[in-house]
Amino acid sequence: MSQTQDVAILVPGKLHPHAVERIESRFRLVRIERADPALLTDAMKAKVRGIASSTVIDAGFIDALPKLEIIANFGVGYDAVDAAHAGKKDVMVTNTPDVLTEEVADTALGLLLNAVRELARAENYLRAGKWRSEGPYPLTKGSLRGRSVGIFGMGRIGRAIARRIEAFGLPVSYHNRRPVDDVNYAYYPTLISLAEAVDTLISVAPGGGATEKAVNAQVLKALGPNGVFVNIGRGSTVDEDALAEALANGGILAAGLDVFADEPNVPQALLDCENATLLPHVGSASVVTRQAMADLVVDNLIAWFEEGKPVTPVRETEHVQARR
Ligand code: 8YV
Repeated sequence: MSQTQDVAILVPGKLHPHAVERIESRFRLVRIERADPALLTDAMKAKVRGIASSTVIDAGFIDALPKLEIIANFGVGYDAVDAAHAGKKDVMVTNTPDVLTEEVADTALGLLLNAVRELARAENYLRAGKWRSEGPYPLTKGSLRGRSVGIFGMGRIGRAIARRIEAFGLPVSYHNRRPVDDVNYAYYPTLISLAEAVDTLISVAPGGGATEKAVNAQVLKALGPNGVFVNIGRGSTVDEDALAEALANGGILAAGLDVFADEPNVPQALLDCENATLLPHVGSASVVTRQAMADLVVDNLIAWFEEGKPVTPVRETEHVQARR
């Protein structure tokens, strides 16, 4: 029997089935419907040492589990987990970087191309029989040619997007909390200065207080009437009302959005915009990539309980030591 067989791992809400299967084979799996302290029995409170989740884990839930050592988050973005609080309580938090980088970057380019060249709308035109009845699809106002691309968030995914943009023959610049050493793209110390310098903005920024509604009316205005905005990061980073208004009134040309502030609810004002390409948060959603993310969630749990060191700890909890 493996040494982890007695360790209770709690899965609140839905989790990728491959992760659930692997947890069940290595640990004692405990499931509840959602991450609500009211659903925790005394036995769970006494036993649970790990959480695997893709849902909100707040400070109250962390505090309700006194034996908790690790929260393994499914996803590279971990804004749903109160990692700062976890760090204070000596609870490790892990995420799933790297394994989804190229997939998410591919999706970002798909969104950009679709927003600019109206591919989905052109396909709908064909399927509606209009090619035959009305002739060729109207020429698109937008083109990728001649664009200048700004990337908001130059982490792993930002770099993978930048490499692709370079291959498309377009100049890249970026805004990030601080300049990154190993890229040669022009750095702008503020988002507004980046938006003033480019006509195409791709946001890969993480969620959380520091980026809340960072893409606001002023930033969109700076992009200008030929502006294109793509968001593959988090919906919370955008003022969605301002974005819908800019799209409706010609403030910018088009947008491609994979993420929204209140998923799965998409504001009606955005649904009303024909110049917005809207996807249901599918950036990493291929079978192969989600399987790799599920594996990394469980590999983190195994590494923590067997070796006392997780594979991919998040910055806020890097200091946390195994309790033995
Ligand atoms: C997933 C994501 O859709 O990794 C992330 O941060 O947003 C996506 O890959 C999400 O984590 C699934 O819960």
